[in-house]
Amino acid sequence: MKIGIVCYPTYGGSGIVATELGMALAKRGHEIHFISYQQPQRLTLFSPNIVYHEVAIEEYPLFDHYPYTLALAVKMVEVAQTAGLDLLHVHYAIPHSISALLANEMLTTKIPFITTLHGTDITIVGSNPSFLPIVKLGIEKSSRVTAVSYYLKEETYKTFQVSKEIDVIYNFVDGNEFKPLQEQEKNRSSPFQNVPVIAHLSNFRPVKRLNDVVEVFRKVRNQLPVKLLFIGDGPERYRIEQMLKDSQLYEDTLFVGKQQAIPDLLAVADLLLLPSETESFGLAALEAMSCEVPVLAYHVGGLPEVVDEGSGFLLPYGDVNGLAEKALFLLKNPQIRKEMGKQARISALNRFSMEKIVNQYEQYYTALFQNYNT
Ligand code: GMT
Repeated sequence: MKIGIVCYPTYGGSGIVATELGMALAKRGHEIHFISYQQPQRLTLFSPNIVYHEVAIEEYPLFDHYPYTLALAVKMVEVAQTAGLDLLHVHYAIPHSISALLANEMLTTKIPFITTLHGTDITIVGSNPSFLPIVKLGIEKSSRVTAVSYYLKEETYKTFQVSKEIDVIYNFVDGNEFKPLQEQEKNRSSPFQNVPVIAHLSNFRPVKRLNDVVEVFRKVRNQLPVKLLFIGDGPERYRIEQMLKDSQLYEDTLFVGKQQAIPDLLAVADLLLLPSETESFGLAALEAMSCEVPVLAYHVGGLPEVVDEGSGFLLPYGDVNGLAEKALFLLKNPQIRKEMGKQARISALNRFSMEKIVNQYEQYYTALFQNYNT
């Protein structure tokens, strides 16, 4: 099939899932056209089946804010016509579903479009009154809608009161990329030799509750030597760095920023700490599990659908003491931690392997394409 994939190209879960999906589909012989304002971060594969189309953002003195939604819609039309797309798959409702809707209005030969809801497009940004009616329209007018968890599906119904069928297709992980390191190799690769490492991976937004990361770390470090590895970047980063400096914890931390080598960084960790206020899915948790790294998080959003019993601990929301206790328990009992890590990988790959979920998407596309054209 010829599939147009629209996503945010930056360091966020939705862009990662969209890009990994496109690359996996290209390997299966589909022709994939990525459409975005910048090359997606994870788009590293060279394949004759992959084409990237840039939506040019041009300066014009009249605009304080460039109308990207419109430029994207026009680019979708150009790509659909020249490449002969069979369908469009847009990731993140805002504004991608609206651009797809506009594109279809312009196209003489209509094509179906799927909107995948990822989380903040529903729970934070989309539910804001300034967006809610238009996100609702985008959902209702999409040919098909998927959500990355049952939690997100229910949230969408609650927030938008839509009657549209929403199908759940979970996110996935490539177990060949996200894999554990042998103990010796782990020690060799770790930036902190022979000291346990707690990792945090996110886009450093307030929803990730970085204060809780620092607080848990402080409590654990009071009792044993431990290091904190921050992977990613975002608006909260420098405030948190300062907070760590002020509380004399900074020397035991490392901020590596946005990196391509996420699997290698996660694989040197002993635990992943993800105390988010909400996560519709928690891709970082799944990637850690695949590297045999147990996850410590709150029992919120879609995380209970990902981090099952035996793959980590989910504590009541805000229970920083509980998170610290569980971290100490696992770090003081390396054998239990290792067993939990192994269980986490098995569970991750049984339920969310790339193979399994890409099959689901492929079947979903085929069914939609056939129904649309009969
Ligand atoms: O975590 C973010 O704020 C980024 C956001 C995105 O769309 O890039 O992530 C959301 O989508 C991911 C991929 O489906 C999910 O794994 C994240 O849980 C979700 N984030 C939130 O719900 C906060």
